[in-house]
Amino acid sequence: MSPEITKRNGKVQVAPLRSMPSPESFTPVTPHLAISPTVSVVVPAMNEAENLPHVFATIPQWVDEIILVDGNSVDDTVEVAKRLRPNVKIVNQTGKGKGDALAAGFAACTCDIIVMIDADGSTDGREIISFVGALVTGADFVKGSRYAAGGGSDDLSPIRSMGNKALTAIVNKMYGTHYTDLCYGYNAFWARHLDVLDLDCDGFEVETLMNVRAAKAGLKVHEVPSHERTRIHGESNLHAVRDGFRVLRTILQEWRRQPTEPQPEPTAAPAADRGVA
Ligand SMILES: Nc1nc2c(ncn2[C@@H]2O[C@H](COP(=O)(O)OP(=O)(O)OP(=O)(O)O)[C@@H](O)[C@H]2O)c(=O)[nH]1
Ligand SMILES: [Mg+2]
Repeated sequence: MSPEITKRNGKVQVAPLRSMPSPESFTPVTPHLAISPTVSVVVPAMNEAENLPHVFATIPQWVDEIILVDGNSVDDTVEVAKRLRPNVKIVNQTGKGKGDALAAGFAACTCDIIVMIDADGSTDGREIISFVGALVTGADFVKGSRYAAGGGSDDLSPIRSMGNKALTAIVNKMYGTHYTDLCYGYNAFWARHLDVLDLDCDGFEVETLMNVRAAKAGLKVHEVPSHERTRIHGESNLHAVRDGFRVLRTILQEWRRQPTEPQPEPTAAPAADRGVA
């Protein structure tokens, strides 16, 4: 296979090409799409036994790995998860909060792509395909958005929606982003960008932290529309005012932090881009 030759500042640059994956290593995802990267799904769960059957039923069979991070549940969350998917990986959270749970779950992932969804039935696993589709077609980090055309929410109260919009506007102003939804728990990214995200927070500010760090590191961030449903059973763990202030503090603190350099993308170009028949 010939290397890719480009010119930068008048100098010829020769980038060695990785060989294309063999046809057998592609996973059929839809009748029109097969992908070679592997996909992990991370599900933070605290007392979600009643909701897991609904959530797991929506996770496509082509997903390679499901990681459930149990937040010391006092119900049958872990048993139900194992019954539904005997090969589910269980991570027992040692710290507290959703941010801590996601960090532990991401650290246990072994696949190329990581998708995070909630365990309360509000996020629909059938949308994973749009996140993966955006990643394999060029994005580094993909955010679900309830405000993008085609998205929506059955769950956002007027106060939460107002707070989210105000916080989104602050982030857009400070970090030059064009986000439409800041505080939403459905996101996906290439695992090689875990160092950029470098999660070090405990609570519901975790999505904001990820979105801000992705932007500061210059990652290509795409939004895909997502429809949020109401939690099926149980109580929300989020407190709008307390967690809103935690999000605001995170936005302000990140202003002073040096961004981490992202890992370069592997150098294989699709056959069509190289003019190969
Ligand atoms: N492992 C773990 N999971 C958590 C923790 N806190 C929340 N979660 C999970 O994170 C997901 C989102 O939490 P929710 O309580 O639904 O909060 P939310 O979705 O922001 O709020 P609602 O819109 O009211 O549902 C759910 O799957 C929870 O079970 C925690 O401390 N540990
Ligand atoms: Mg929820």
